[in-house]
Amino acid sequence: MAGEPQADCLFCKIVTGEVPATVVHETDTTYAFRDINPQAPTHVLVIPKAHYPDAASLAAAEPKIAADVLHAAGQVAAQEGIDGTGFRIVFNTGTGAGQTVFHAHAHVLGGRGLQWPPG
Ligand code: IU
Repeated sequence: MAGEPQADCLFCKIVTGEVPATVVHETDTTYAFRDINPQAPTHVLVIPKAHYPDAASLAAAEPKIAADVLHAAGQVAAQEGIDGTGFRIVFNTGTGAGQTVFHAHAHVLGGRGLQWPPG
């Protein structure tokens, strides 16, 4: 069922602690941890605790939780000290856009200059 934990989902397992991660922020509805393959000095993933396959399906089903993810992303940026210089929040959505883990997640990237457009 939508929002329910998925047995085969890596990020659901990170939320339960079954798979370890370096957690940097948590709320009732969100979880944030360092990306294992960082693309910038700060690279944190902010996820909803509930399972939705991507950001669009999350926003359609649970707009409040989608807003919680954005709010948490801003809090992480402030906590990491990258809010002053600028940071990027990225939701890769679909394989063609580079999504590889199908549990909605925001990449919070900063700590270096970021080019536009991304590749
Ligand atoms: P993507 O937008 O779905 O491509 O992002 C998935 C991210 O999850 C990617 O940056 C990976 O480095 C990251 N990740 C992780 O942090 N821990 C893991 O065990 C796995 C992927 I697998």
